[in-house]
This record gives sequence, structure tokens and C-alpha cells, in this order.
Amino acid sequence: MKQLENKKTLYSGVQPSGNITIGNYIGAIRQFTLLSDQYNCLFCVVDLHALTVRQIPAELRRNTLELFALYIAAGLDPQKNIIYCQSHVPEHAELTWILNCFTYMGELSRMTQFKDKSARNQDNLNAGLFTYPVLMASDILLYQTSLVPVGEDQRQHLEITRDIAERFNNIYGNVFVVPEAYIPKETSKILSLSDPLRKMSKSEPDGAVFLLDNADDIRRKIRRAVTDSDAEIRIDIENKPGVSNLLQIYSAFSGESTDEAIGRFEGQGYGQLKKAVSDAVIAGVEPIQKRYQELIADKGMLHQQMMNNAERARQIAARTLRKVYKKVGLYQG
Ligand code: ATP
Ligand code: LTN
Repeated sequence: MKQLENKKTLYSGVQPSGNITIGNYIGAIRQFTLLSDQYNCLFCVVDLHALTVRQIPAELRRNTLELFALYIAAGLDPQKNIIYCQSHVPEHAELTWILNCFTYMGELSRMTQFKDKSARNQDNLNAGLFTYPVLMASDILLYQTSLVPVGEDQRQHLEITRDIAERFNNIYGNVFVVPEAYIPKETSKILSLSDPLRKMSKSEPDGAVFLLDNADDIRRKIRRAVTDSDAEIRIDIENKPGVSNLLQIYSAFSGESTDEAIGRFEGQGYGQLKKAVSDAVIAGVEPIQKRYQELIADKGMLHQQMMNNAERARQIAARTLRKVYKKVGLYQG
């Protein structure tokens, strides 16, 4: 128990905005499992963030429970870690309001994810899409987080989180821990198989392999992955993004370094590389899928665990929020 208290806090979240891809797994969820022993961890199903893009209510509900089960199936322990759903802890929305008042329009308009997503959601340019990073900052800062493992696409959101925390601390004293991003280079940006200039994304199913895909679908998708016309197997993200991406996926699932993988595939063709990548992915997802099927068969149990964990998260979040309310001068009696 003593040791547990001495550990720093790690926090991350994934949106229940669709089926989880191997990009989410390699860039985020697998990293969580590798770090979870060294930190006090919270892993969130960020359903409020998912609402920034129109969702079908029944699907959002289903995706939320499925992502919760997938976290556990991937190896995270809901007793040791706090795995919970964002909307079950109202302090996230409450702190967001306060932090909105400490965030500038100018800094939010510079966010590349906002520019990207607003270009793709012209018919629903809502204010939530704009203030998305403030909700994310609230997630992180509520738990006095030191480390935030995320993919490369979230780097800018971590920077604005740090800026908001520092700005607040400069005015009111040390209220928030200023968090660090954890973004390992080789795993932080898995690319789309159909368009290796874009990242693999769960809201763009074309080019994505899902963690719950069956073996035939995995083989078919990887066989069709876009590569290039020279036949050399090496890492060169600029000139050979498709092949580099396949090597990185292979490395993440096989446990071999990319250098070892390059040695292994020397002199072989892309067909052989793709077969080996498929084999590695299938072998890697199989135990997760098996565990997932067992978990999802008992929804009552999952629900119970989710509620217990929300309660644990809430106790921590409430402490920070109370302090913030007091510091800014909201009358608390
Ligand atoms: P959406 O398509 O709905 O925006 P997404 O697939 O980008 O979703 P998020 O829920 O936004 O996924 O991201 C969850 C985590 O997975 C984040 O840490 C994010 O950086 C990481 N991640 C997402 N896509 C990739 C990818 N292609 N490679 C590596 N990490 C990724
Ligand atoms: N915005 C992140 C998901 C997210 C998150 C967080 C990640 C929401 N809150 C807090 C880390 C910490 C994304 O991947 N789209």
C-alpha cells in the first residue's frame, strides 16, 4: 500500500467512437499495459469527447461497454487500475467550465485536430469540437497526472494542457501537477493501410484493421495494403510509408525490434512480408479476442466493475475540483 501511494499517476483515454483499431492498440492501449505496473493508472472511456462528432445513441452505449471490456481484455486490471467512463464522473464537465475561462480562443484555433475535424465535419461545426482540448486537459489535471501515454496526433493537446496548468498555477499556486506526454517514436503513428499518408483511424474504417477482426479479414486487409514499386524492405517513412508501417506493425506484435525485422526480411518480397505481418497480428490479437468474448458475455459483471471504478475515480476528482473552486473564489460556504 505504501508503495502504491508513492507511485506517480498515469492517465490516458480512448474515445468510444467506433471499433478499436490496431493503431489504437499499438499507439495507446498496449503502451498502457507496458507501463501499468510502474504507476497509479487511470484509463478512461472518453464518451463526452465522442459526442463532438454525431453518434448513434445505441452504438455509443455499446461501444462504451465494449471499449471498457477491451481495456481489460488487453491486460489492464480494473482492481489495480481505475478503468472508468468519463460521463460517470461529473467533475470532468465541471472543471472544463473553469478551464474554459483560462484558455484562449487563439490557442484553440491553432489545434491541428480541430482544423482537420472541422474540415471533415462541415455540416456539424459545433463548439465542442473547438473546446475538445479543454475537456481533455480537465481529464488529465483532475487526477494530478504526471504521465500521459498517447499517439503522436495528441502531442499538441498535451502541450495546451501543460500551458493551461502552468497558467493556472502561476495565478493560484501549485494546484495542478504539470503532466508530461509519453509518445514513443516507433509506435506513435500507425498509418492507414489504404492511404499510408494518413493515420489509421477508427472513424475511417477504410484502411483500418480492427482489434476484433477475424483472421480472414486481417489477412485480406494486409494483403491489399498499399506499398510502393521498389522492392526493398526498410524503414523510410518519407519515401516508403506503406512498407515502414508494415514493419512497425510487425515489430509491435512480434516483439522484435524493427532492425531485427529488417534483417529477417532481407531479400524477401512484399508478399512474404505481408504474410508475416498477418501471422504476427493474428497471433497477437487472438488471446485478446478470446478474453474479450468471455468478458462481454457477462455484461452484468462489467457494469458492476464500471460503477465501482467510477466511484474510485470520483473521490480523486472531487478533491481537485474542490480545491479549484476554492482557489478561484467560488463561494463554498
Ligand atoms: P477517431 O477516428 O474517432 O478520432 P482515433 O482512432 O483517432 O479515433 P482516439 O480515440 O482519438 O482514436 O485515440 C485513442 C488513442 O489512440 C490516442 O492516444 C491516440 O493518439 C492513439 N491513436 C489513434 N490512432 C493511432 C494511430 N494510427 N497510431 C498510433 N496511435 C494512435
Ligand atoms: N483526445 C484523445 C482522447 C483523450 C485523452 C484524454 C487521452 C481524451 N482525454 C486524456 C489522454 C488523456 C484522443 O485520442 N483523441
